[in-house]
Amino acid sequence: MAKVYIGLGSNIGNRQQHIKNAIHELKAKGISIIAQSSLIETDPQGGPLQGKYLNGVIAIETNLSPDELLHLTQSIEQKLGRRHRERNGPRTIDLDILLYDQVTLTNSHLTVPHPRMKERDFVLKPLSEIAPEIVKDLFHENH
Ligand code: A4P
Ligand code: MG
Repeated sequence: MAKVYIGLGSNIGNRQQHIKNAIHELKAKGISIIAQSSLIETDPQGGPLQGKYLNGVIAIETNLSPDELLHLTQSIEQKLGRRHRERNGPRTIDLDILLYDQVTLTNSHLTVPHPRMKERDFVLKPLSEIAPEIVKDLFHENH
C-alpha cells in the first residue's frame, strides 16, 4: 500500500460540499482515507481574478500506481463538474497528488512530488496539520 497526500481545492459554488463529494468518490473507489486536515479559506494564488478557495489535504492509502491514481482523480474532477481547464483558473474541485510514498517521478502528465507545493501556504498549512514531520523534511532535504 502506498501512502499518498492529496491536496483539495475549490472556489466555485458550495466549496465544502465539493470537497466532501470528492472524498466520498475516492472512498467509493476503494481508497482508505487515513487523515484529513481542516479546511481553510485562502486567497487565490495566480490565475485570473477569482473567488477565495477552500483548501485541505488528505492522506490516503492505495494500491493504485501514481498514474492510475491521477486517472482516478481526474475522472472525479470531471464527474464533479470541472469543465474549465484554464490554468490556475476557478474550479469546482481540484485534486493534486502532492506526495506518493517517497516516489520522485516526472512524465508527460505527472510530476511527484507536486512541483509547486513548497511555495504554497494553502498546501503547507493543512499538510503540516496532519503530517508536521513531512513538512519539516521538505525544507531540510534540499538545503
Ligand atoms: N499534473 C502534473 N503533476 C500533477 C500532480 N502531482 N497532481 C498535471 C495532479 N496533476 C498533476 O492540472 C494540469 C495538469 O497537471 C494535469 O492535466 C495533470 O496531468 P489541472 O488540475 O488540469 O490544472 P490546474 O490545477 O489549473 O493547473 P496546475 O498547474 O496543476 O495548478 P495547481 O498547481 O493545481 O494550482 N490558490 C489557492 N488559494 N488555492 C488553490 O487551491 N490552486 C491553483 C491551481 C492556483 N491557485 C490556488 C489554488
Ligand atoms: Mg491541479
